Amino acid sequence: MRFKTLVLGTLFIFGLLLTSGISYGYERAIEAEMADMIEEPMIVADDPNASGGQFVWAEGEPLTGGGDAGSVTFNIHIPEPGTYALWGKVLAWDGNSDSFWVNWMPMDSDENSQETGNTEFRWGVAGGSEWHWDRINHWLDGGTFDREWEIEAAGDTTLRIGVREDATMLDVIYITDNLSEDEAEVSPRDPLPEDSITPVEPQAKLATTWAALKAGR
Ligand SMILES: [Ca+2]
Ligand SMILES: [Ca+2]
Repeated sequence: MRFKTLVLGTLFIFGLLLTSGISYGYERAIEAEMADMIEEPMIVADDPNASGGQFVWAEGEPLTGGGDAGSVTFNIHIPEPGTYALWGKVLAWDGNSDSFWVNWMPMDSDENSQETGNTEFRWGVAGGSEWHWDRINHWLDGGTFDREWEIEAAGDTTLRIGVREDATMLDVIYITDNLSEDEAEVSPRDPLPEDSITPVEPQAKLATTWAALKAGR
């Protein structure tokens, strides 16, 4: 009996480890309007249907074209090495408002894509007049392919999303190490409160706080 319990217990623990190994990947969502730097004519605008009630864009009317000025920049701490994909929650009215430039450093070159026009960093945004998710791709002259970034060491990264065509709208950026191209499988999502907590040794910090509380400080 004891042996059986031990075997079952061991199997159960292995099962837990397997399950957690599969379901724990790194993922994080960031409101576009919470960018660390917003360069005009990219601006924050209100929309009750957007996550957080706001989004960013270079303001414009449908079919007006224009662009290649302004950007949003995010400082993103990546806690573990891996291969990552990005999804954007976007809205794109028409063929003149459906692209951005995307450079994620240090993996990408820090060139000004608005000047170089390097198609490696050109994101052809999926059209649609309701907010929807689109995996960030590069729209090369020979075709459009989903992008992935290999991050070799944990640390700080810089994601810059530049205006290519006015009026392309960005609500949320979703970072994941799930490289599936299937939206249902990846389930990109809006930000949750825990997304804004910087993962810097939380246990050590909590221990310090509790010790201080105990000492009545
Ligand atoms: Ca276009
Ligand atoms: Ca938003």
